Parts: sequence; structure tokens; C-alpha cells
Amino acid sequence: MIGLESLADPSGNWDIVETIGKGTYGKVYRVTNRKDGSQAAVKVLDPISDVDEEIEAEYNILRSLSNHPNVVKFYGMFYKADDISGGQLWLVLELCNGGSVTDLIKGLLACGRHLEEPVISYILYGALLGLQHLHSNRIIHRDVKGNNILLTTEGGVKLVDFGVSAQLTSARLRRNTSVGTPFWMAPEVIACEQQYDYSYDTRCDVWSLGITAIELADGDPPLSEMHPVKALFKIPRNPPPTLRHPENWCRAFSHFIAQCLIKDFERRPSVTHLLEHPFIKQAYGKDMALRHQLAALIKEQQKLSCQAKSKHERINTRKTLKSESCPDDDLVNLEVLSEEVIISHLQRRYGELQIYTYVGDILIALNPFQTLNIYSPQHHLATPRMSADC
Ligand code: 4QG
Repeated sequence: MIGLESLADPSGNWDIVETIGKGTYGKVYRVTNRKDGSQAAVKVLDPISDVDEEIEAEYNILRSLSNHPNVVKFYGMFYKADDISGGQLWLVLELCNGGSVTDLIKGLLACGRHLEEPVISYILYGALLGLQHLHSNRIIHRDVKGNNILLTTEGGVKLVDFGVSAQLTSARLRRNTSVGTPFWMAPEVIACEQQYDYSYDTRCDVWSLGITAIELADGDPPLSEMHPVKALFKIPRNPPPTLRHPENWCRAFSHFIAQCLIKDFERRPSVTHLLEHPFIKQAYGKDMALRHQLAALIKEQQKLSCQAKSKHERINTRKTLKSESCPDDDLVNLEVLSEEVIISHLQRRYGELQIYTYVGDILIALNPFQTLNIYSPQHHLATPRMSADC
């Protein structure tokens, strides 16, 4: 265990310049070094009164695994004490001035452009190498998405944010805690959250990388127009998603995505296997040229900066849905989901003899104490709602 008292105060070394990523990563700031003027990123965790299991896990991953070209570099951990409001823990990391691949693709699409396939393959190649480094050390990233793949202005590709990463043996894997960002989450991770006797392995990162590949082409992950809780319901039930316009892309790209998005994780290839995929292999040998092409693209976009940013948060976020896409027969669509609101909705629906109401994947049935004509042959023939157009 790390003692906070043993950590140096950051104020002597680093000055905060500005916020990075506008809250995408929690509190992450650009900092400059007082002594040599060098820049870095700092992730601030607060208020902290002791180093718990999760912080220890993030620190250990950064300390032992950041010596890889495709993982963000770690410069050290500091503690700024505050006896009244609790202190701040500072994780000082490499500054990736190219921004995230999500920012890049969104900026390009806003200008009516897109990422070329060789550049996509180069980004995925870098992400796969970073993941291979984690996986061979028995670490699952668990939050792979465009926002967590950062670029340097030289065209480097770096994985960041190990805040929810887990060691394969850790207790956290066995607990059914919520991790990841819904649209990128693998079906087995969602199932694991809901039932105790399910498990998963490093290949959940492969699924998330497949979703990220779609994001690099289309600008958004599949189902992004949906409420995140509803997406969690749909992912395990839908067939694997594909590119929005597969006809615009080469067959190898679609095949790579299909391999990443095999729903049964026992049949899904590993990262090492995917490094041999023809779509990724096109980046081999050309990585210097592609790195320069990506660097030039980043520079161009930063000059144009017609960025239309949107962010996808980790779970428990509520998105206001338009009223037409907000039927009250699924309480998941409600802005406020308190006991009073649920009871009053159920009561009103019961008054209209609507005895069935969903809350995500739970069906609430109220006893009507009377015969309702809702089990007739024509009702049996109608497509069940949950498998059709929920
Ligand atoms: C990090 C720099 C955007 C983020 C974590 C490092 C999260 C950046 C960054 O973010 N460098 C992002 C510049 C980082 C931009 C490190 C930009 C760790 N748009 O200019 Cl957990």
C-alpha cells in the first residue's frame, strides 16, 4: 500500500495551465514544469484521504506498463494535502497534443471529410499493439473507445485511462460492478453485470476496438442515438453491428470489424490474432509514411478546428430524449426515475388498463383483476415488441 505522506507535493514542480478534454476524462489538466518548461497532462483525483484498491490498481498499471510506445507515459504521482476538504492525488502523464481519435474524426466529418482506410488501419494497429502489451501482462483495459485513444502531433497512437482497468485475477472482475461506456461495451460484460455466474476475459477489449473501428469510419458508435440504458439492453440481443455504409469501404475492413464483433467471446479472436488480419497488415512496413500522413492530418484539422464535439460518458448518464421517441411504456425513457414517479406512471397506465410496462429489460405486470382481451390469436401473431422495435 502507498502512503500519501510519502508522496511529494506537485506545486513545486508543476503549474496547471488549462483543462483538457472538457470533462471527458474527469479532471485532466495541461501542466508545465517549473524547472524545464516541459509540458504534461495531469489527472487529478480528489478528494482523497487514502489510496484505495482502485487507485492502487491504476497506479500499478501506469508504473509497470507505460514503457510502451502505444501506452501513455507515466511521469509520477504526487499528493497535495488539504486537511479540510481532502487532498488531491496527481497522476502526471504524457501530453498527447494531437487530441483523441474521436476529436479527429468528428472534426473531419464536420468539414465533410473522413478518415482514409490506411490511416484507420494505422490507428487500429497502434491500439492493438498497446492492447497486446496490456493483455500479455494480464490487464484488461475495459474502456476502449475513441476518446481513450490519443494522438501525438507526431502521429503517435497512445492508450489512456486505466481508471477502470483490471487485473485478470482481481476481485473486481468477479464482482458485478459497472464498468465501461455503454455503446462500446461487449455483450458478455453487460451480461456479467446482470448475473453473477458470467465471466469474461481480455477479448472484451477486442469487441470495444471493433466498435471504435466503426466510430473511426462513421463518427459515432452504433446505437448512439439511443438512451445508453436502452443500448445496454439491445447490445446482447442485436446481431453484431456493421458499418453504416459497408459499400463505401473495402471488404477487409468490414471483415476485420466482423471478427472483433463476434458475440460469443470464446470464438472471438485475440489481439495477437487480429494483428495478423489483412486490414491491419496493410499498415505494416508503411507505418512511417502513415504516421506522417496522420501527423499532417492532425495539423490541418487543428488549423481548421471546425470541431463539432460530442461526448459519450460512462454509464449512469441521462440523455433527454425527444418526446416522439419517448413512449411511457418503457420507464427507462423517463428523466427522473424515482419511486414516486414510477408509481404515478404505473397508476395512470393501470387506469387506462395498460397493465404491462417496461423498465429496461424488466417487465412490470399489474394484476387487472378482470378479463382483458389481450391474449387473442391476433395478439399472438403480432411480433413481440421486445424482439422487434424496442
Ligand atoms: C491526456 C492533450 C486532448 C487524458 C488520461 C493526455 C486522460 C491529453 C490531451 O489527454 N493528453 C487531450 C491535448 C490524458 C488534447 C491522459 C487537445 C490521461 N485536444 O489538444 Cl486518463
